[in-house]
Amino acid sequence: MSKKGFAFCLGLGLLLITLVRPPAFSHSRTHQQASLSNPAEEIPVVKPAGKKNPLSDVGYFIWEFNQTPKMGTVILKVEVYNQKEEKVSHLQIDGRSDMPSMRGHHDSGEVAFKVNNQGSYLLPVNIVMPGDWEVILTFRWGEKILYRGRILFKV
Ligand SMILES: [Cu+2]
Repeated sequence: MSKKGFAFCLGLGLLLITLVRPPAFSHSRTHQQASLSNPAEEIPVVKPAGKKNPLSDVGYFIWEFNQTPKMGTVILKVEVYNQKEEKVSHLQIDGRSDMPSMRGHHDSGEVAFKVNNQGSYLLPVNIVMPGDWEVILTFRWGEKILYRGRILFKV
């Protein structure tokens, strides 16, 4: 075989290897992501249930579950108050639940809280496995993100 022919075959071979290499399983990919530094880990952890969390330009918020979190669906409630201690519901709040130890496996994606007739924000959270869980809260006013925080809890 000529030098040129050999180089061509080598090139073709490399191309084929690249093309037919099977894609990594999404399972192993999520584990890889979990082991790398994850941006979610940099989101500050909120204060415990029932405590006031300052919310810039608004006032503060308080969160709690409707029951001790356990397997099944629990309801996360968030109440937002302004500086005059009035309950307000003009913000949009999204919650994203997952297990930090296996990030991506139980990711709910961003789900909007719904405001009930008391002006409280409610979000169902599905607990499908015992272990450590988180809900990432994002508070928006229009397009502007006012606050992001993580609720951590164990089931
Ligand atoms: Cu899990």
